[in-house]
Amino acid sequence: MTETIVLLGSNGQIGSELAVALRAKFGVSNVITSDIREPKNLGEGEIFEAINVLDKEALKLLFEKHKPTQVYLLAAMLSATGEQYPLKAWDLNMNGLLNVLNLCVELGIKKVFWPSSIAVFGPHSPKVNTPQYCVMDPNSIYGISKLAGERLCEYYTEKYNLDIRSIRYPGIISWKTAPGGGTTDYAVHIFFEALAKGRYESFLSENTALPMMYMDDAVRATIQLMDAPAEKLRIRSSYNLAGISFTPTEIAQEVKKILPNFEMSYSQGDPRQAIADSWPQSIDDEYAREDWNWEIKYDLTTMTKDMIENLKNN
Ligand code: AKB
Repeated sequence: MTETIVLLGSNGQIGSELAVALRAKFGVSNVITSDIREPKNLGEGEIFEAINVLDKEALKLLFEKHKPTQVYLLAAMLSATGEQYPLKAWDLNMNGLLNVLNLCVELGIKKVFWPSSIAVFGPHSPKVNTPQYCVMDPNSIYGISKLAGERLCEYYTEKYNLDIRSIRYPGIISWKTAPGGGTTDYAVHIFFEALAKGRYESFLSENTALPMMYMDDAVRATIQLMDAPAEKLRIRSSYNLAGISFTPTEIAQEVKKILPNFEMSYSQGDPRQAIADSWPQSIDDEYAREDWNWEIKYDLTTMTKDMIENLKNN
């Protein structure tokens, strides 16, 4: 069967790279990208529709026009920006998801991808090798919206027989599109600043370990999960995905191996520190490994090398 994909939130950090991978897999004309604003450029034959996911009528017209067999909903407000605009974050993250799920039920679109995050965990969740199932008490509005979203995904899968798949992404590191408004963004900024200025002031403290992942692995995981046989998937809320865990000191040491003059300093009192302190330091992803054979490719050293090479060449 030919798949037709609608990717909502395609201008963002993950969306822009997932779009490339989906077009390569399904064909350029079978992937319709969409975001609230036009993208900077559009390749030959690429189809884009400007849509606000909160506009349910416009979303319905988009789905009726393109008749997708799969919808990827990546439009969201991340953790740090969410704390500045909690009600907007809740509105976008929850009502965007509800609009998509309800339209999928109404129009008979079965397969949906929706991203969750390590932000679903909170101060009372185990910090090291955080398991799939444990106490979850997120205290950022982003984390609260993601946890509520996970419950909706499982509910809609069971009640309306949708085939919803989801990953709890760690912080994603990439060089093509900058992340927007997350707590893990320092691990991307460090590379841009290391090359531009030879130094970087981290807004997270030296020993704050967080789970992270290179974009290539994140995109590969997403497609692998979407390709997995439905009967293999035990998790219909969202899968833990471990990635690589490191502290600002550890990533600075890796950058220094390639750029020996690089200097790192640390600021105090950034509000993102409290969010990071409430999140896991590392994740246990045994369900992803068992259910859809997930395996990570990039470690801290290979990721750092690849990031710096690509940023230098581009
Ligand atoms: C953020 O920092 O808000 C995101 C995330 C971990 O979901 N990168």
